[in-house]
Amino acid sequence: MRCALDGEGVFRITLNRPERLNAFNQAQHEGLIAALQQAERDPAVRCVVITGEGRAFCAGQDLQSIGDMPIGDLVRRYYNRWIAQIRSLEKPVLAAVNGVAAGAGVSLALACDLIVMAESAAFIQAFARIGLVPDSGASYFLPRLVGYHKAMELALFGDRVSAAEALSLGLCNRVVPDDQFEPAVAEWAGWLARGPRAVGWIKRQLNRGLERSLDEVLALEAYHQEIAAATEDAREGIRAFVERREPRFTGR
Ligand code: LHQ
Repeated sequence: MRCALDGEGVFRITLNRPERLNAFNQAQHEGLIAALQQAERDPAVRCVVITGEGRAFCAGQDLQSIGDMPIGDLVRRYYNRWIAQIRSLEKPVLAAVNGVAAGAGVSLALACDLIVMAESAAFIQAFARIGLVPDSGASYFLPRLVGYHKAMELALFGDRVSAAEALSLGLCNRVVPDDQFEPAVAEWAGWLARGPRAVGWIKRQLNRGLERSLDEVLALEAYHQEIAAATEDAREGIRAFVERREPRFTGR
């Protein structure tokens, strides 16, 4: 796991086991959990990018070294933990899917708030192919994104979904030619890092919107609007609109 924070507030987490297509072993789980904790605690972090070293994004569980831990414990202790961390982190998390993602590697991307795929990347719901079931939130994210029947097709057949198909299914936000992938990721990440204080509340609202009733979401929106309106960034945003210039947000 490699982590780097740039001057704009973009915190880049790189899964770094390219010889195993960045498949998860215990050390990589612990590295990801620690990196996400750091991103949460450090006020200088304004946006997180998760990507993979080498030709793959992430091949899911390392099937060559599952270790001694019972599988249920492995899922509960590690996979479920970082999926929940990504969704509850009040900062935008961008999946930069540089290459193939399989199994829990797809779930890692789908848990992120925005997904940019390189043209040559692909998603594979590999679980059923090895006799397992979708995990790491795949059963939550997939049917919400593509509808029940398509989700069943992807989960049961485990076929390779190209980046272009992923885009047309709503499984990613953007597909970028491979040679323009890094600049495109940097552009979105920089834009997110320069965003207003309200970004974290927007993320929380949309997440609640997936699960809660309209009444609960309306109440949450009203509360967030109250506190957002009191931020320096909202004052700056309105002032910039009146002065016909771009706002300069500071995250306060
Ligand atoms: C790998 C892996 C890998 C180890 C490539 N492990 N070495 C949760 C909890 C507990 C248990 C189980 O699962 C889970 C959740 C899950 O994530 S289940 C799903 C696990 N993942 C998979 O089933 C995907 C397995 N990988 C593949 O199907 C292919 O490697 C893909 C389609 C990702 C890429 O295919 P290729 O581009 O043809 O590459 P390759 O297969 O030749 O892989 C390159 C190397 O990486 C190779 O090693 P080698 O020493 O021969 O070069 C693979 O053995 C290794 N590798 N995935 N998951």
